[in-house]
This record gives sequence, C-alpha cells and structure tokens, in this order.
Amino acid sequence: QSVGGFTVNQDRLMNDLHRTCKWGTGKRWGSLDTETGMSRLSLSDSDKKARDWFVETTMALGCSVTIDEMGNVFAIRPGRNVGPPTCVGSHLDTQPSGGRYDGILGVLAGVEMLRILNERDARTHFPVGVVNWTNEEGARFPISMVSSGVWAGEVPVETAHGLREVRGGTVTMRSELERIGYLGSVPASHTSMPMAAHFELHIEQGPILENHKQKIGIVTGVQAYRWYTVQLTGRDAHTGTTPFDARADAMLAACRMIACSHDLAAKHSALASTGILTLTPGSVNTIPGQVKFSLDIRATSDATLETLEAELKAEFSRLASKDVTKGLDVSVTWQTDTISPAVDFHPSCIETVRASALSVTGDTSLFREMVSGAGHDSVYTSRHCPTSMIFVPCRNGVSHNPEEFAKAEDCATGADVLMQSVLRFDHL
Ligand code: HGY
Ligand code: MN
Ligand code: MN
Ligand code: MN
Repeated sequence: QSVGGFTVNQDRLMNDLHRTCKWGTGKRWGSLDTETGMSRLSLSDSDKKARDWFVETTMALGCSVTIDEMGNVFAIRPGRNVGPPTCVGSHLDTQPSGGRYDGILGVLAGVEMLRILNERDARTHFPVGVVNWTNEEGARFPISMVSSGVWAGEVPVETAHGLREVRGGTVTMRSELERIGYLGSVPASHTSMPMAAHFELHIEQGPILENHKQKIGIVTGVQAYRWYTVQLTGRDAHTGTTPFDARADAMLAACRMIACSHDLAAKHSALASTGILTLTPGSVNTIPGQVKFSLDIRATSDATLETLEAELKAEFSRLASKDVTKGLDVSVTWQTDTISPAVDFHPSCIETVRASALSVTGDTSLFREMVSGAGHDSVYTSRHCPTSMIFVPCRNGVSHNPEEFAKAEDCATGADVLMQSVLRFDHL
C-alpha cells in the first residue's frame, strides 16, 4: 500500500508544465501535440524566469532555498528532525530545440510533492528537498551535468565557471550566473549541501517502456559516455584550380571520419553521433581548410569506450593522411569535453523505487528494471548518496525534439512513484 495514501494532483502538475514551458517556447503551449519545442538554454533569460518561478513557488510552500556557486537551487522542506534531506532533482534547462518534459517533469513533480505534503499537513522524519541542477544538457556550455559534477567533486568549479558557450562567444558560465543573479555564495559541494538520497523522475527518452506497454522504468544504472571536439586542419584552396592530389581537404576527411565512427561503434555495440559541425571559410568555391565536429560515444561499459576511443584516434589519423586522401596530409586534434562513467545505482534505492512502483500501480507487469541510455544528474549524485531514477514512457521514444510527448496520466503515475520513493526512504 502507498505511504499515507498520497497521490499527486495530475491537472495541477500538468498546469505547472504548461506554465513553466511558456518560458522558452516561441508561443504559449497549445495542444500537447502541435506546440513548438522548448529552447530554454541554461542561464538564459528564459531559464532565469523558470528559476525565479521555482524559487518563489517553493519558498511559498515553506521551503528554505539555497543557491550554490553553480546556480544549483536546493529547495528544502523541514522535517521533524534535522539532517540531510532526501531530495528529488532534475533540470530546467533544455536542448536548443528540445522537448517539454526532459528534466522539467522531474523538477515539477518535486514541486507537486511539496504541495501534497503541505495539503496533507504531513511532516516527514527528515527534511525533503527539490533540486534544479544547472546546465544538465551541456547544450549551451560543453560539459553536460556539469553542476552536479561540481557538487560531486568531479569537476573543478574553476573549470565549470570558465566554460564558454559551445557556439563561441565571450560569455562564461560564471558571467551568466552573475548576470541572471544565480551565482550563489554557498560552495557547490556535497559537503556543504549533503543529501540523504536523490531520486530523479525522467521520461525514458527511448522506446522500451512504450514498446512493452509499461508505465514505470526502475532505473538501475546509466551507460557511459564521452564527448569530444575533433579539429581538422587542411588548407583553404580554390575548388576550380586545385587538383585532388594537391588538396588538404578537411571536409572530405571529416566525412570519412564521421562515417567510420558509426561503423567502429556498431562493431562494439556502442553508439557514435556527431551533432555539431562547423567549417571555415564556408564559401562554395573554397575547399575548407578548417573543420570542427563533435563526437558523442556511448556504451554500457567504460572499457568499451576506452577501446573505441583508441580505435577512433588511430583510424582518424589514418583517414587524414595522404595515403587515404591521395592529396596532402590533414592534421587532427582531439579535445575531450565530457567523460561520464557508467554507474550502477544503489540497491536500497532501486528496492525503494520497486516497492513504490508496486504500491502505485499494483501490477508488477507494468514496470521493469532498465539502464538509462542518457546521462542524468543522478550519475553524479550517486557518487555521494543513495540514488535511483524513475522513468515514464514517452511517445515513439522521441526526445531532444519538439515532438517529445508524455501522457498526463503517465506523468502523474511517475510523480506518484517519485513521491512514494521519497516517503519510503524517509521512513527507512
Ligand atoms: O547527453 C545526455 O545524455 C544528457 O542529456 N546530458
Ligand atoms: Mn534530462
Ligand atoms: Mn536531455
Ligand atoms: Mn540527461
């Protein structure tokens, strides 16, 4: 049976999604199926509006709000006893053309949990909290989950503060935190903001739950991933006068490398993707001398990524050499932007989520254990406190796309399992 018989208010939860999603969409959210996607990049003006709403709303619900030096926002509701809070967390920042559930649902489900606890005048043993982690997506600033990474002691705060935008430019994370008023004075650290546990509700962002007609994913861990920026330097030259054997064509080399990365990854049952590609000078009749592209590789184990990385580096050098280009050498340099190791979540939290899923759905066929294909802030919280995640299905498994959609009743079921997990953990 569910702890306290508490269930979330589905309409209110979805209204919060409507309301907060107007910050970052071109127009007010109409029907769920047709609205434009979200573009609420971290520390942007629209992110500030969503953050301000989160701070005001949780303070009005009786929480103390702490903002740390990475702009992570901790809204803590007191319990009967003093101690580290059992937290739910996720992120309000989105992809440049993303969906309206990724991250957002997890934070708003936390707000709804606070509302229910207040309405039922329930006082938990220990404090409970809701956390908004800064720049989870890594879309604006190039290290994803960077702020939970600082909190976990895995990313130096100076490195995070110094990050410049993926798109180039002079602003840094620090200058943007300052500009929007979220450069907190509290160190971003698990020692200054300890947590008893961290649960994260998130859409699955893949097709497994929907394909199996299931409602809840009990997330047992997260696969490993690494992000690189690969820079190729050839030589600008005239497209009409330069024979193939006199070219150092960085673009041709890049095409071969990107195709090769998919083949090598597939050989290791891994994934490889290029989402950003820039070149100069960008003229029809000039062979590009400079190309920069992103490389995102994913696999269930770190060892596989180690092997794949070494093979990719060797192959890219070969593909850039004149033996293959039949022209002049192209130089290759690698920059590692993100290393997110594979993690296994804590058995105690996995058990708690499973018991909660049963108490909410009453039917073991409606949920399954699974590993997350996407990275989440829970990767880093699991370094310092018991952590697990709850997935809900999303239509066609599509995410990082304006078509991202999750049914209201599935969001509510996930929010109930999240709330139950917190209450169960608090009672442990
Ligand atoms: O890339 C990821 O998996 C995460 O959304 N940062
Ligand atoms: Mn996310
Ligand atoms: Mn995402
Ligand atoms: Mn993520």
